[in-house]
Amino acid sequence: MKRKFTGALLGSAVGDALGAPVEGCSRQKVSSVYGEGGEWKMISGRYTDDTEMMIGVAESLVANRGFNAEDLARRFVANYDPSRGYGPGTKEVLRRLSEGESWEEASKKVFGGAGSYGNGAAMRVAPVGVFYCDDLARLKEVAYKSSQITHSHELGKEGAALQAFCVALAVRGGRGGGRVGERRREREGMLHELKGFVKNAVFREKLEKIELDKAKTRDEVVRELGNGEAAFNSVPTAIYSFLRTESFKDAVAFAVSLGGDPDTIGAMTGAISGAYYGETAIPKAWLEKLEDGRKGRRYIKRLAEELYRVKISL
Ligand code: R7I
Ligand code: MG
Ligand code: MG
Repeated sequence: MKRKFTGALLGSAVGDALGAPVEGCSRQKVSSVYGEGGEWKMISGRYTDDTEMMIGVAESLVANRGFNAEDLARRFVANYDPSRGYGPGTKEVLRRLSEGESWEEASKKVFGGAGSYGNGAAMRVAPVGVFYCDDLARLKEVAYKSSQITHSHELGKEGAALQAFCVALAVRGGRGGGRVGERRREREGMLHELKGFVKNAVFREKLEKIELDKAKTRDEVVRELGNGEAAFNSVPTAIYSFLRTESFKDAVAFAVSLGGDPDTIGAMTGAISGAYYGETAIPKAWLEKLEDGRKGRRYIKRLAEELYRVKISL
Protein backbone atom coordinates (compact mmCIF):
# COMPACT_ATOMS: atom_id res chain seq x y z
CA MET A 1 0.00 0.00 0.00
CA LYS A 2 2.81 2.45 0.84
CA ARG A 3 4.44 1.67 -2.52
CA LYS A 4 1.17 2.60 -4.21
CA PHE A 5 1.17 6.01 -2.51
CA THR A 6 4.81 6.68 -3.47
CA GLY A 7 4.14 5.21 -6.92
CA ALA A 8 1.24 7.59 -7.57
CA LEU A 9 3.11 10.75 -6.56
CA LEU A 10 6.48 9.84 -8.07
CA GLY A 11 4.73 8.41 -11.13
CA SER A 12 2.92 11.68 -11.66
CA ALA A 13 6.19 13.66 -11.44
CA VAL A 14 8.00 11.25 -13.78
CA GLY A 15 5.22 11.48 -16.39
CA ASP A 16 5.30 15.27 -16.14
CA ALA A 17 9.10 15.44 -16.55
CA LEU A 18 9.04 12.99 -19.46
CA GLY A 19 6.40 15.01 -21.33
CA ALA A 20 7.70 18.48 -20.46
CA PRO A 21 10.34 18.83 -23.21
CA VAL A 22 7.74 18.02 -25.89
CA GLU A 23 4.78 20.03 -24.55
CA GLY A 24 2.89 21.59 -27.46
CA CYS A 25 4.51 19.23 -29.99
CA SER A 26 2.68 17.14 -32.56
CA ARG A 27 2.65 13.35 -32.30
CA GLN A 28 5.18 13.20 -35.16
CA LYS A 29 7.52 15.65 -33.47
CA VAL A 30 7.41 13.60 -30.22
CA SER A 31 8.50 10.47 -32.08
CA SER A 32 11.34 12.37 -33.75
CA VAL A 33 12.54 13.47 -30.29
CA TYR A 34 12.11 10.20 -28.36
CA GLY A 35 12.18 7.68 -31.22
CA GLU A 36 9.54 5.09 -32.14
CA GLY A 37 8.98 2.51 -29.39
CA GLY A 38 11.96 1.04 -27.58
CA GLU A 39 13.72 2.64 -24.64
CA TRP A 40 13.05 6.29 -23.92
CA LYS A 41 15.69 8.41 -22.22
CA MET A 42 14.35 11.18 -20.03
CA ILE A 43 15.75 14.42 -21.43
CA SER A 44 15.98 16.90 -18.57
CA GLY A 45 14.14 15.60 -15.51
CA ARG A 46 12.78 19.04 -14.67
CA TYR A 47 9.13 18.93 -13.68
CA THR A 48 6.51 21.61 -14.41
CA ASP A 49 3.45 23.25 -12.80
CA ASP A 50 1.67 19.87 -12.75
CA THR A 51 4.07 18.51 -10.13
CA GLU A 52 4.56 21.80 -8.29
CA MET A 53 0.80 21.97 -7.66
CA MET A 54 0.55 18.23 -6.88
CA ILE A 55 3.20 18.79 -4.19
CA GLY A 56 1.05 21.59 -2.74
CA VAL A 57 -1.97 19.26 -2.56
CA ALA A 58 0.04 16.55 -0.77
CA GLU A 59 1.69 19.02 1.65
CA SER A 60 -1.69 20.43 2.60
CA LEU A 61 -3.32 17.02 3.14
CA VAL A 62 -0.41 15.98 5.38
CA ALA A 63 -0.26 19.22 7.39
CA ASN A 64 -4.03 19.29 7.99
CA ARG A 65 -4.53 15.52 8.23
CA GLY A 66 -7.11 16.00 5.48
CA PHE A 67 -8.50 18.69 3.22
CA ASN A 68 -8.39 22.37 4.09
CA ALA A 69 -9.20 24.70 1.18
CA GLU A 70 -7.78 27.89 2.63
CA ASP A 71 -4.50 26.24 3.50
CA LEU A 72 -4.26 24.65 0.06
CA ALA A 73 -4.88 27.99 -1.67
CA ARG A 74 -2.09 29.55 0.43
CA ARG A 75 0.31 26.75 -0.49
CA PHE A 76 -0.42 27.09 -4.23
CA VAL A 77 0.55 30.76 -3.93
CA ALA A 78 3.62 30.08 -1.74
CA ASN A 79 4.95 27.32 -4.05
CA TYR A 80 4.31 29.26 -7.28
CA ASP A 81 7.38 29.38 -9.53
CA PRO A 82 6.47 31.17 -12.78
CA SER A 83 9.23 29.32 -14.66
CA ARG A 84 7.28 26.04 -14.29
CA GLY A 85 4.91 26.88 -17.16
CA TYR A 86 1.51 27.57 -15.59
CA GLY A 87 -1.61 28.02 -17.74
CA PRO A 88 -2.86 31.62 -18.16
CA GLY A 89 -6.09 31.12 -16.19
CA THR A 90 -4.29 29.57 -13.24
CA LYS A 91 -1.68 32.35 -13.26
CA GLU A 92 -4.40 34.94 -13.00
CA VAL A 93 -6.18 33.08 -10.19
CA LEU A 94 -2.92 32.76 -8.22
CA ARG A 95 -2.35 36.49 -8.60
CA ARG A 96 -5.88 37.19 -7.33
CA LEU A 97 -5.37 34.83 -4.38
CA SER A 98 -2.06 36.51 -3.52
CA GLU A 99 -3.91 39.84 -3.47
CA GLY A 100 -6.31 38.50 -0.87
CA GLU A 101 -9.36 37.31 -2.84
CA SER A 102 -11.08 34.32 -1.25
CA TRP A 103 -10.43 30.79 -2.55
CA GLU A 104 -14.11 30.40 -3.36
CA GLU A 105 -14.31 33.53 -5.51
CA ALA A 106 -10.95 34.06 -7.23
CA SER A 107 -11.37 31.27 -9.80
CA LYS A 108 -14.79 32.49 -10.94
CA LYS A 109 -13.35 35.60 -12.55
CA VAL A 110 -11.34 33.99 -15.35
CA PHE A 111 -12.42 33.27 -18.94
CA GLY A 112 -15.07 35.96 -18.91
CA GLY A 113 -16.62 34.60 -15.74
CA ALA A 114 -16.98 31.03 -17.06
CA GLY A 115 -14.17 29.68 -14.87
CA SER A 116 -11.51 27.35 -16.26
CA TYR A 117 -12.17 23.92 -17.76
CA GLY A 118 -8.42 23.39 -18.22
CA ASN A 119 -6.80 20.19 -16.92
CA GLY A 120 -4.96 22.12 -14.18
CA ALA A 121 -7.16 20.73 -11.39
CA ALA A 122 -6.96 17.12 -12.65
CA MET A 123 -3.18 17.13 -13.24
CA ARG A 124 -2.46 17.74 -9.52
CA VAL A 125 -5.17 15.60 -7.91
CA ALA A 126 -3.28 12.30 -7.36
CA PRO A 127 -2.79 12.86 -3.59
CA VAL A 128 -6.58 13.24 -3.20
CA GLY A 129 -7.10 9.99 -5.12
CA VAL A 130 -4.78 7.95 -2.91
CA PHE A 131 -5.76 9.60 0.38
CA TYR A 132 -9.52 9.14 -0.10
CA CYS A 133 -9.28 5.85 -2.00
CA ASP A 134 -11.72 4.13 0.36
CA ASP A 135 -14.26 6.95 0.75
CA LEU A 136 -15.94 7.75 -2.54
CA ALA A 137 -18.26 10.48 -1.31
CA ARG A 138 -15.44 12.37 0.37
CA LEU A 139 -13.13 11.81 -2.61
CA LYS A 140 -15.63 13.46 -4.92
CA GLU A 141 -16.29 16.34 -2.55
CA VAL A 142 -12.58 17.03 -2.00
CA ALA A 143 -11.76 16.70 -5.71
CA TYR A 144 -14.41 19.32 -6.45
CA LYS A 145 -13.36 21.70 -3.68
CA SER A 146 -9.66 21.39 -4.45
CA SER A 147 -10.50 22.24 -8.07
CA GLN A 148 -12.63 25.23 -7.13
CA ILE A 149 -9.53 27.07 -5.90
CA THR A 150 -8.36 27.54 -9.52
CA HIS A 151 -10.92 25.79 -11.76
CA SER A 152 -14.56 26.62 -11.10
CA HIS A 153 -15.97 25.45 -14.46
CA GLU A 154 -18.08 22.32 -14.06
CA LEU A 155 -15.93 20.48 -16.64
CA GLY A 156 -12.69 21.38 -14.88
CA LYS A 157 -14.03 20.01 -11.60
CA GLU A 158 -15.54 16.90 -13.17
CA GLY A 159 -12.21 16.11 -14.84
CA ALA A 160 -10.42 16.31 -11.50
CA ALA A 161 -13.01 14.09 -9.81
CA LEU A 162 -12.77 11.49 -12.59
CA GLN A 163 -8.96 11.47 -12.43
CA ALA A 164 -9.01 11.19 -8.61
CA PHE A 165 -11.47 8.32 -8.80
CA CYS A 166 -9.34 6.48 -11.34
CA VAL A 167 -6.28 6.87 -9.09
CA ALA A 168 -8.37 5.48 -6.20
CA LEU A 169 -9.44 2.47 -8.29
CA ALA A 170 -5.79 1.93 -9.21
CA VAL A 171 -4.76 1.95 -5.53
CA ARG A 172 -7.39 -0.68 -4.83
CA GLY A 173 -6.59 -2.75 -7.93
CA GLY A 174 -3.69 -4.70 -9.32
CA ARG A 175 -3.32 -7.18 -6.50
CA GLY A 176 -4.79 -10.23 -8.17
CA GLY A 177 -1.59 -11.51 -9.79
CA GLY A 178 -0.56 -11.56 -13.37
CA ARG A 179 -2.86 -13.84 -15.41
CA VAL A 180 -3.76 -12.13 -18.67
CA GLY A 181 -7.45 -13.03 -18.47
CA GLU A 182 -7.74 -11.71 -14.92
CA ARG A 183 -5.96 -8.46 -15.74
CA ARG A 184 -8.28 -8.02 -18.67
CA ARG A 185 -11.39 -8.56 -16.54
CA GLU A 186 -10.09 -6.15 -13.93
CA ARG A 187 -9.65 -3.41 -16.53
CA GLU A 188 -13.13 -4.01 -17.92
CA GLY A 189 -14.40 -3.68 -14.34
CA MET A 190 -12.51 -0.42 -13.80
CA LEU A 191 -13.88 1.07 -17.01
CA HIS A 192 -17.37 0.06 -15.95
CA GLU A 193 -16.93 1.75 -12.56
CA LEU A 194 -15.54 4.90 -14.17
CA LYS A 195 -18.57 5.11 -16.45
CA GLY A 196 -20.85 4.67 -13.46
CA PHE A 197 -19.02 7.41 -11.55
CA VAL A 198 -19.30 10.12 -14.21
CA LYS A 199 -22.61 11.89 -14.50
CA ASN A 200 -21.44 14.62 -16.88
CA ALA A 201 -22.42 13.99 -20.54
CA VAL A 202 -19.17 15.33 -22.07
CA PHE A 203 -16.99 12.93 -20.06
CA ARG A 204 -19.48 10.11 -20.44
CA GLU A 205 -19.33 10.35 -24.22
CA LYS A 206 -15.54 10.20 -24.10
CA LEU A 207 -15.52 7.13 -21.85
CA GLU A 208 -18.02 5.42 -24.18
CA LYS A 209 -15.41 5.69 -26.95
CA ILE A 210 -12.90 3.61 -25.01
CA GLU A 211 -12.90 0.02 -26.26
CA LEU A 212 -10.53 -2.39 -24.59
CA ASP A 213 -10.81 -5.15 -27.18
CA LYS A 214 -9.48 -2.99 -30.02
CA ALA A 215 -6.16 -1.15 -30.21
CA LYS A 216 -6.80 2.27 -31.69
CA THR A 217 -4.10 3.98 -33.74
CA ARG A 218 -2.55 7.07 -32.16
CA ASP A 219 -4.34 9.26 -34.69
CA GLU A 220 -7.66 7.71 -33.70
CA VAL A 221 -6.93 8.25 -30.02
CA VAL A 222 -6.10 11.91 -30.60
CA ARG A 223 -9.17 12.39 -32.78
CA GLU A 224 -11.63 10.56 -30.54
CA LEU A 225 -10.33 11.30 -27.03
CA GLY A 226 -8.15 14.39 -27.57
CA ASN A 227 -4.67 15.42 -26.43
CA GLY A 228 -5.22 19.04 -25.43
CA GLU A 229 -5.31 21.23 -22.33
CA ALA A 230 -9.06 21.02 -21.69
CA ALA A 231 -9.87 18.51 -18.94
CA PHE A 232 -12.25 16.61 -21.26
CA ASN A 233 -9.53 16.33 -23.94
CA SER A 234 -6.92 14.87 -21.61
CA VAL A 235 -8.31 13.04 -18.55
CA PRO A 236 -10.07 10.31 -20.62
CA THR A 237 -6.90 10.05 -22.75
CA ALA A 238 -4.77 9.43 -19.64
CA ILE A 239 -7.21 6.81 -18.39
CA TYR A 240 -7.14 5.13 -21.79
CA SER A 241 -3.32 5.18 -21.89
CA PHE A 242 -3.31 3.27 -18.60
CA LEU A 243 -6.06 0.82 -19.60
CA ARG A 244 -4.57 -0.20 -22.94
CA THR A 245 -1.06 -1.02 -21.67
CA GLU A 246 0.48 -3.55 -19.30
CA SER A 247 3.24 -1.62 -17.52
CA PHE A 248 4.05 1.79 -16.06
CA LYS A 249 6.65 2.39 -18.76
CA ASP A 250 4.37 1.52 -21.70
CA ALA A 251 1.45 3.51 -20.27
CA VAL A 252 3.41 6.73 -19.77
CA ALA A 253 5.35 6.41 -23.05
CA PHE A 254 2.05 5.91 -24.90
CA ALA A 255 0.51 8.97 -23.20
CA VAL A 256 3.50 11.18 -24.02
CA SER A 257 3.72 9.86 -27.59
CA LEU A 258 0.34 11.42 -28.39
CA GLY A 259 1.78 14.94 -28.22
CA GLY A 260 -0.39 17.99 -27.53
CA ASP A 261 -0.25 18.31 -23.73
CA PRO A 262 2.14 15.41 -22.96
CA ASP A 263 3.50 16.64 -19.61
CA THR A 264 -0.02 16.68 -18.24
CA ILE A 265 -1.36 13.54 -19.95
CA GLY A 266 1.94 11.92 -18.89
CA ALA A 267 1.50 13.13 -15.30
CA MET A 268 -2.08 11.84 -15.06
CA THR A 269 -1.23 8.49 -16.68
CA GLY A 270 1.83 8.26 -14.42
CA ALA A 271 -0.30 8.87 -11.32
CA ILE A 272 -2.81 6.15 -12.23
CA SER A 273 -0.12 3.68 -13.32
CA GLY A 274 2.10 4.40 -10.32
CA ALA A 275 -0.86 3.80 -8.01
CA TYR A 276 -1.67 0.55 -9.80
CA TYR A 277 1.77 -1.02 -10.35
CA GLY A 278 3.52 0.61 -7.37
CA GLU A 279 6.75 2.59 -7.11
CA THR A 280 9.00 -0.33 -8.02
CA ALA A 281 7.46 -0.46 -11.51
CA ILE A 282 8.74 3.01 -12.39
CA PRO A 283 11.85 2.60 -14.56
CA LYS A 284 14.92 3.35 -12.41
CA ALA A 285 16.55 5.43 -15.13
CA TRP A 286 13.53 7.76 -15.22
CA LEU A 287 13.36 8.11 -11.45
CA GLU A 288 17.08 8.79 -11.16
CA LYS A 289 16.91 11.49 -13.80
CA LEU A 290 13.98 13.25 -12.06
CA GLU A 291 15.19 16.50 -10.49
CA ASP A 292 16.23 16.20 -6.87
CA GLY A 293 16.62 19.71 -5.53
CA ARG A 294 14.73 21.25 -2.61
CA LYS A 295 11.35 19.77 -3.57
CA GLY A 296 12.56 17.09 -5.92
CA ARG A 297 12.46 13.32 -6.11
CA ARG A 298 13.40 12.48 -2.50
CA TYR A 299 11.08 15.16 -1.11
CA ILE A 300 8.15 13.84 -3.17
CA LYS A 301 8.81 10.31 -1.96
CA ARG A 302 8.94 11.43 1.70
CA LEU A 303 5.74 13.41 1.21
CA ALA A 304 3.96 10.35 -0.19
CA GLU A 305 5.18 8.27 2.76
CA GLU A 306 3.93 10.90 5.22
CA LEU A 307 0.59 10.99 3.43
CA TYR A 308 0.40 7.22 3.84
CA ARG A 309 1.26 7.46 7.56
CA VAL A 310 -1.43 10.09 8.13
CA LYS A 311 -3.91 7.93 6.23
CA ILE A 312 -3.33 4.80 8.30
CA SER A 313 -3.33 6.80 11.54
CA LEU A 314 -6.87 8.12 11.00
O1 R7I B 1 -5.81 24.39 -16.52
P1 R7I B 1 -4.57 25.16 -16.40
O2 R7I B 1 -3.92 25.26 -15.09
O3 R7I B 1 -3.54 24.66 -17.47
C1 R7I B 1 -2.88 23.49 -17.32
C2 R7I B 1 -1.99 23.34 -18.50
C3 R7I B 1 -1.23 22.08 -18.41
O4 R7I B 1 -0.93 21.64 -19.72
C4 R7I B 1 0.03 22.49 -17.71
O5 R7I B 1 1.09 21.64 -18.02
C5 R7I B 1 0.28 23.92 -18.17
O6 R7I B 1 1.06 23.98 -19.32
O7 R7I B 1 -1.02 24.40 -18.48
O8 R7I B 1 -4.70 26.63 -17.00
P2 R7I B 1 -5.94 27.39 -17.65
O9 R7I B 1 -5.37 28.59 -18.30
O10 R7I B 1 -6.98 27.56 -16.62
O11 R7I B 1 -6.54 26.39 -18.76
C6 R7I B 1 -5.74 25.90 -19.82
C7 R7I B 1 -6.32 26.32 -21.17
O12 R7I B 1 -7.62 25.78 -21.34
C8 R7I B 1 -6.49 27.81 -21.34
O13 R7I B 1 -5.30 28.44 -21.73
C9 R7I B 1 -7.58 27.89 -22.40
O14 R7I B 1 -7.02 27.70 -23.69
C10 R7I B 1 -8.45 26.67 -22.09
N1 R7I B 1 -9.63 27.05 -21.29
C11 R7I B 1 -10.67 27.77 -21.69
N2 R7I B 1 -10.93 28.38 -22.87
C12 R7I B 1 -12.10 29.04 -22.99
N3 R7I B 1 -13.02 29.11 -22.00
C13 R7I B 1 -9.87 26.68 -20.03
N4 R7I B 1 -11.06 27.16 -19.59
C14 R7I B 1 -11.59 27.85 -20.62
C15 R7I B 1 -12.83 28.53 -20.78
O15 R7I B 1 -13.71 28.62 -19.90
MG1 MG C 1 2.88 21.51 -17.03
MG1 MG D 1 0.72 20.41 -19.69
